[in-house]
Amino acid sequence: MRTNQPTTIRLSEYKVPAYLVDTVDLRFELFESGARVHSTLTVHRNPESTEEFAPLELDGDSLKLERVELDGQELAAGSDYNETGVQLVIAKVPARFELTVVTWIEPQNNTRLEGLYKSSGMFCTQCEAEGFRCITYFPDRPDVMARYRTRIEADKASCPVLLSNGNDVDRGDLEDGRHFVTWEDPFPKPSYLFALVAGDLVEKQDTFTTCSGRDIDLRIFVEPRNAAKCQHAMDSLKRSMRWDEEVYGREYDLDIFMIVAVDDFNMGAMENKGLNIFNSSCVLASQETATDLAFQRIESIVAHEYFHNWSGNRVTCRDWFQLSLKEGFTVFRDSTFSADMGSPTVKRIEDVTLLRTAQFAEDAGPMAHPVRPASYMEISNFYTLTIYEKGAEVVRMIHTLLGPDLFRKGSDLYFERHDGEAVTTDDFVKAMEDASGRDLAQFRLWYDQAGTPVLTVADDYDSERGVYSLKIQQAIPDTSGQTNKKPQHIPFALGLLGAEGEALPLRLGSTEDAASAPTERVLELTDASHTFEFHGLSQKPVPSLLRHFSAPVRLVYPWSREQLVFLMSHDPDGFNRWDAGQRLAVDVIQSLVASSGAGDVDPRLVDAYRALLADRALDQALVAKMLHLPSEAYLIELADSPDVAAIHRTREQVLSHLATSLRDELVACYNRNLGGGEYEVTPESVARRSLKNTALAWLLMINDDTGRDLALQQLSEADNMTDRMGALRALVNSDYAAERSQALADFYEQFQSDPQVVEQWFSVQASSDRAGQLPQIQALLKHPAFDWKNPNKIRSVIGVFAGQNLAAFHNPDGSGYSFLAEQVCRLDDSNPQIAARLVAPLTRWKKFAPAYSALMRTALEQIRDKAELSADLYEVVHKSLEA
Ligand code: 0A1
Ligand code: ZN
Repeated sequence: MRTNQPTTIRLSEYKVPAYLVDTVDLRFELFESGARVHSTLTVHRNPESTEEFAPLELDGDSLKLERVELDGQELAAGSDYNETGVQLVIAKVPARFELTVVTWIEPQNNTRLEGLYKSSGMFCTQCEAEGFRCITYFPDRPDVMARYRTRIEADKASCPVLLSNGNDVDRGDLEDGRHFVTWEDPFPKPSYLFALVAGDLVEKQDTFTTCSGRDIDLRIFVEPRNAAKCQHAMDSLKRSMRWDEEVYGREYDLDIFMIVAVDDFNMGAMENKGLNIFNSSCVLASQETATDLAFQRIESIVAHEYFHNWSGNRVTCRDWFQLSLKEGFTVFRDSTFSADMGSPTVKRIEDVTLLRTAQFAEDAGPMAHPVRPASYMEISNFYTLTIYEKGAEVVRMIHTLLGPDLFRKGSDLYFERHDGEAVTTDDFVKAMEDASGRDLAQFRLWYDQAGTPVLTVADDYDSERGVYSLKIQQAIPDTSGQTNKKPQHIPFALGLLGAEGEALPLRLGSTEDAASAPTERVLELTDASHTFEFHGLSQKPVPSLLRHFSAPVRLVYPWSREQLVFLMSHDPDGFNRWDAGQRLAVDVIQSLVASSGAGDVDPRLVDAYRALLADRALDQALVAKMLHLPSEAYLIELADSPDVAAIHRTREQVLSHLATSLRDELVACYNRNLGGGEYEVTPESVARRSLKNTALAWLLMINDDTGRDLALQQLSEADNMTDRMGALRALVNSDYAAERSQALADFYEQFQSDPQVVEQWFSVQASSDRAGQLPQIQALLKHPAFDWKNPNKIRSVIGVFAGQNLAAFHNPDGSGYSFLAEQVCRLDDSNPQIAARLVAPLTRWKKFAPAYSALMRTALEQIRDKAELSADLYEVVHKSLEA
């Protein structure tokens, strides 16, 4: 860890590697006291490098170097090589050579969870982005791709299972109760995809027959107590494999595909070649212990990691500025997959909710960066919503502009052209251009310009000419280091509705035929301002704009509340129906906030929700989504100088008003959605449980005794975690204090042995303004189940408190802020990646009113002044203070 300023790495300074590695031969000797790593590399000078006499520079971090040999000759420290603390430098090397490096590392003391570490007694690795350098000295950059052979030696009793990438080619017993297994990966890969696992695991086994008829061995490895929780992940994996063949023509390449679940993991999961490593919470599920949300999340993460085998592994990133090349594309792929497996409209609503709430906030904050950043200090800080979610939106827009067939032609060309290579986002766009014949030069600005474009739409109707015109202007706000941005190429999907809700033909010229004109069009915006005229309209239509959220932009159009109510019940685009409902609710809440709660809740909102509760014809999955009021986080994101307490109060006031007015409808909705037979995770049954649990939550908002009784009954009788959690959450957020404590205690008693359920139990309290005030949060940190070394526990208490319990976190006395600063400082010493992620809520300090922002700033300064700040935290804290 450093106290001085970390260096800034710039895309403009990219240089090809001076040396390339052909093969990597690794031998791991694993012991309780540490691990010895023998690494033999065959290296040659890169003919494309202009630096003919460049020294060999290998990256290393926290390594104890034991021996260096070049072509069989031991080298001497000081004269032959130097260790700088972050590199091993050998000044003179031949054009081709073999290098052996022996290092000693201590996985059992590795709390950063980067490189080789231990989780519940099992050895495991995390090498993306720069973890391989914590294992051995190596040119740890993704454009150095090599073939790996890995021999693992360990105690046979404590580590019966020894895994690495590729195929298992040799195994045997050694002296002293030890054994070994050797793995060989035939595909060249960057070091970040290396993986190793050693432990006492059981496996669930299955097979998949590929489109060309090859049988692939599928295995999920877990700790013995989790053996019964792998079926859903296995089914998800098989569906993903089939989908990638059918939709992208991508077949799996190795003979075996493995997944391992580990409890201590910084992120969700990792796509290591042939050996994906997962956070337990993203792979283990049973009806008894996982919610519907968890089931859906597992399916999409299993798919995501599997899809990386092509978008990320076979074709990888040239450098870390290109991270979105693999992440944006792969998120786009997994989200299309989830849409195909369930309800496309609901999936789109979920993705857009995340984007508008969290990515837009990131894009408006001090850490805003383009999808392809120009510089970074610590790459771990760039695994962001912008790289992942906005990156996926950028790929989605290419899909919209090209259409599905040309997009597929483009992806085929991309995979064929670049298989086995490390490439750039430009190479991706070029393949799309070459396959489609479309010019995407201006579109490329999406990769380079940060900030969320704002589209302002004004309309006019000329009754004499029968022409409706739309003027669309775009502007992109300044972000740190970027001003005066150029207009971007934006696909803008829309429709127009007549008075009865009929979809009107969109005739862009007076000569266009009404019969053949489409009722939905994708307009292409390229200039700062465009005006489009729609002909042949006998009345002023209601516009349905930015359908399916065709671009990641903020849309400003002055819809009246009547128009929004109309769109909520008539728009043929399900996404825009939902969006109209959100806009109506936002408008109602915002005006109540502005009047300090004085005035009534607009009866049109109540009527609209009443109609929704009664609508049995509409897809119930969509109804379930439409009944969710915009979140506090979204309302805060939309506001300038948000008054968090007022937003929280007003939102609760609106919820209570809705619940009081619709009480009987809610009870009826609850009863109608009871039962439903065997538990299954289909869009219909998920919607049924969601409707039921929303009704329950609303009833408990108004301290309805019937609601309370239903919740208690549901809690004791439920046969699945979704219903149990729904009831528990409703009780926890109610004023029934005695029932709340009892329910929480009983729940813990019942599920304390299951870490994933205990995480949910922590979250439900940490997110609640009733159960998650600061003293209660402090108590949770002292709870025996809390573990400072486990990222999931940290996230489920501290992360959820600061990110979801917003009124408590933004307590006007600043206690929430200084609490977070204190925990972040504490965590920085053990796990800098987690510390730097947790600090995010404080970085938005400039958005808030002066009294709040001053206190937030003070908390950030408190972190800045900590001795021995990690590079991770340094970058986030300094950038947000200096912005
Ligand atoms: N590539 C993984 C995410 C991941 C990134 C970094 C990690 O450690 C710092 C771990 C996982 C994915 O996209 O799923
Ligand atoms: Zn990914």
